[in-house]
Order: sequence, then structure tokens, then C-alpha cells
Amino acid sequence: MLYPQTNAMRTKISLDGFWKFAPDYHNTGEEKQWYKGIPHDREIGVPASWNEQFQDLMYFFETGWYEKEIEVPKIVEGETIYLRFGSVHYLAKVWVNGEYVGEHEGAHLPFEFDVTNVIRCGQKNIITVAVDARLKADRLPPGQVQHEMIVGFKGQYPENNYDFFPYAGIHRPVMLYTVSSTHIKDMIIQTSTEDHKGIVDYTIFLNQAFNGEIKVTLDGEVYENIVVNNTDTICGQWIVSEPRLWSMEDPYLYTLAACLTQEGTTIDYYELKIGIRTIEIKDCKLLLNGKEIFLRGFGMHEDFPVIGKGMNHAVITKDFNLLKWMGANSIRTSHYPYSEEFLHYADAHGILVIGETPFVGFVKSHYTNPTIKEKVKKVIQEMITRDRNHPSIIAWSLANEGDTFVPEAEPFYKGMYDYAKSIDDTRPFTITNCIDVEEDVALQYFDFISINRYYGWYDQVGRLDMGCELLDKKLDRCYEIFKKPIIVTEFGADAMAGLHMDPAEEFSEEYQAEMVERQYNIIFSKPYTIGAHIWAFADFKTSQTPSRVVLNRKGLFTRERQPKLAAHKMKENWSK
Ligand code: GCB
Repeated sequence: MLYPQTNAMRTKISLDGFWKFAPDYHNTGEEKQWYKGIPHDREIGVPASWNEQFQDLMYFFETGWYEKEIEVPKIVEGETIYLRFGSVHYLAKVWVNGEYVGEHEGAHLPFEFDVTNVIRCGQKNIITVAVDARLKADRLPPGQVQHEMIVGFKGQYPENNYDFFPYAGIHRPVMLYTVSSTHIKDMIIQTSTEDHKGIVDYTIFLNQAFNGEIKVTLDGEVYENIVVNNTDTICGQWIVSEPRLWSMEDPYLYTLAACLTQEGTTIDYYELKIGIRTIEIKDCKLLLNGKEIFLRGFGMHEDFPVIGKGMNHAVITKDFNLLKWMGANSIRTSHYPYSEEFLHYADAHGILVIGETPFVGFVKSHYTNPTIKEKVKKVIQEMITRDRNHPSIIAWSLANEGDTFVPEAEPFYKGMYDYAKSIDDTRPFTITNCIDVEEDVALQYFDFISINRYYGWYDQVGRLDMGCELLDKKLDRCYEIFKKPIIVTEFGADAMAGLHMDPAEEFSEEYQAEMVERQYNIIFSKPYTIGAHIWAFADFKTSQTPSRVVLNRKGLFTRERQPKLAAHKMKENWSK
């Protein structure tokens, strides 16, 4: 799916700003035909979660109704008009001028509707969105899983089976965009290298068959100028003789542009930023452009005061600034696909990304549930088709910490791997494990091993020496079992900013700093490891539970992005 852009042939109109809002406490708004006008009692900011914008919405997990009036300029009359949402948490139903245009389930990926026939150009229009945020066991990630919830999350409020707050609302930008009736619908770019040459394979999909000329350029240089007859897909290969390979040090992006013309008139134009690079696992090493790399960085969250999980350009900028300041080179989009804006920034600034699905906290009953299996496929398909052209995405994580010790997990995750690989065979896949690897029935099917380990925190409480010793041993055992490269995707300790203790104890800045540095060094020292991601980048909000002081405090930065002692220590370590 292409990210909308404004150029000579396309217009995009932002619908971000203040929307009317009405909480639908009993989920009966549709019966009451609120799409003809919502009984709003306030205005609310978009994009952002609704929870922190009003005190009474903090724990509101029913349906929230949004409404926006927009005058659509007359000049776009005759164009095809799409209404697009970057992401809505969780299930969105959409009406334009009272007419139902469609719905989308799933919280972290974009969706759009062709609204050409319902939008009135040159007039005012009403967009209405019902956002159903109920926490349910068959939603991704899952809400209440009743009896199967793991001890740590049992009884937490709100009842979700994972360790982050289930923020709700219109989380990413909303826009109308226009294209001509025949237009470029999607592109797939795959890059490789051979004998110091860069190879760019591209496929361009049009929304319908086209007669005319298609011109493709790379950084302005014409590659193909072909006349097509009744064609909706074109493929080509570009050989770049002295390629500037995309890397962390030089994240150079080429501009691949496609232009459709008919009898000398331009019909559509689209520019895509691409990076020429290779990524592979070979002899237990992770290679970027053929060179060994070690992933040092973090698991993160989209989470910030007031906006919750809302996309905000300044927060993204700040986070990348801090990643660079630390000397980190990579992150995992724990535990769901992040915004498109985030990935554009990663491409432009050379931060490597492991893209993760929202499949976190799966339990036995999920593995045998046909509805879940279908939803899982849909999300994988939507995530990969949205993100496959990003050079920054170097690997996929298909799940975080499911119950992978039950026999039902084996066919489930194997099926997931095969399905995902059939869509993208250019990147390695993993799932992250948190149980004893000897009992894991799913990890064996993946290209590399990801483990989350809290030795010296949840186990060996307060005894770092013991924790470090165990980490060392367990890593070796893990390699012995799988003989595949390993990344420790999570390790760390909570620290309350400002709490200092000597000797270091749990929750002090000293304990966290000592733990992450010692454990990082152990992981880094192993010949079979390909990375170490500290949990977490910044403190983040969770459900209420006795083990969290409002936030998960494992961040090396506070929720407001101020560094703790561990951030300074690791900055020093990573600059060596
Ligand atoms: C984990 C989870 C992560 C939690 C973290 C913790 O293993 O993957 O979502 O936040 O542990 O702090 O307990």
C-alpha cells in the first residue's frame, strides 16, 4: 500500500485536528443512527488516543464516535477520492454524509475507502467514525483471555493479556487524497547486488488496465519508457553500476518515480524512496550488504503522555535523536507495527528495524481458533504489503511471547512462518520467546532465535551476579539446541528515575545501569549472537497492577525522554 503524496497529479487533504466526539457507553450508537449526527459532548484531538485527553475517558473501552465536517475543494471534482486512516484502535466503521463506506478491524495498520461517489466536491461533507475499543480475547493483541491469562497479567485493570496500556482512538493521520481514475496502486521493490552492481527489481501495479506510456526513472535517470496496451502490471529490472548502498552510516535513498501518460498528457505520477541493500543470515552471522553487523538498541513502544499511542512527528524526531545520541543502530517495533511516519524516518536516518506484528500474549485457545488464524493472516498480509519497500526493515518478528510450550503452538507458528515467507522471502523471520527454550515447540521453525530474558530481575531477584551467570549459561545452551543466530530481544530492569542506592538494589538507577551494561557485554561476547536489545527505550504506561508503578519503568529514558544513569552508561559503552 502506497503512502499518499501531494504532487502535480495528486492532492492530499489532512483531516487531522479537532473532531467532535461522543462516548457510546452501551455500544448502541449504530442502532440509534449516530452516523446521521453524533450527540457529541466535546471535541477531541486527532491523531491521538482518547484516553488521556479527558479524565473520564482514561478507562473508557467501549465505542467512541468521531465526526468531522470538511469542505472538499471543487477542483478535485472528477478525480478518484480515497479516505484513508493511518490506524484506528481497534475496529472502525466509517460513514460519509450518513452513508456507510466500510470498516476495518485491526489497530496498527492503514486502511482506505474509495469515497468518490459519496463525497460532494465544492460542498461541506460529514465524516463519521465509530471506534469500537472493547477488549476481547479474539482481538489482536488479545484482551481478556479469562482463565488462561498468565499470572503476571491476571486481574490487571484494564484486563489485557500484555504489558502496555490498551490505548484507543484514531491514532494516526486521517486524510483524503485524490488520484486520476487510472492510477498507480502499489509498487514492490526488491534489491540485490552482484559484482559490485546494484540490482533493483520493481513491479508497478495500476488499479486497472491502461493504454499509454509508463516512464520509470531512478534519481531522474530514465530507465523504461514503455508503451503498454491493456496492462495493469509492469515489471522491470534496473542495474545500477556504482550503487550507493543503503547502510547505517550512509542511508542513501534513491527516488524511483513512475509516470503514466496518455497521448502526451500526464495521468498519474508517484515517487518512492528506496534503498539498495542486501540483508542475509549466513554462517550464523547477520550481514548487511555482505558485512557482519551486531544489532544494538531497544525494544520500544509508541507511547507518550497525553497523546498515548498517537503519531506525533516531534516525538518520532526526539526518539530518533536519542537513539542516535546513544549510538544505537536498531530497534524492534514491539509489540505491533509502528506508524508509516516512523519507518520513513528510520529509512532516512539509517536505523535498522525488526518489524513486529501485534500477536502478543497468545494462549492455547488462540492456536485452535479459526477466526484468529484468519485474522493473523490478514494482519501479516497488511503489514508486509505496507512495509516491504522500507530498506530499514531488515527482519520480521511474527509474535511476542506466546505460550509456545503447548503442542498446539507448533502447527500454528509453523503455518504462520510459511505463510509470511510466501509473501516476503527477502527477510529473515523470528518470534520472541520467554520460556525455557527446551520446552519451546515453535522457535525451531524460524530463521533466527529471539529470546527475552530477565535474569536478575524477575528471577534471581536483586542478585545480579547470579543473573549474569545464568544468562551466560542459558545463551550457550540455547545455541547448542538451535544452532542458529540469537538476539536477546529483551533484557533489563525497572528503575525509578531519581532513586539512587548503594549498594544497588532493584528499582534504583544504579541497579538498572549495572544490569544492562553487564548483560549487554555478556551477550555481545558470544560468537553466535547477532544482537542485544535493551528493554526498554523509554518508560511506558501499562494497565494497573501491583507490579507496576503506573508505568513500566524499564526505560533507559523516562516517559518524558530524560536519560537515566543507564542511558549514559550505555552511550559510553556503544561509543567504544
Ligand atoms: C516482556 C514483554 C514486555 C514486557 C516486559 C516486562 O517479556 O515482552 O512486553 O513489558 O517483559 O517489562 O516485563
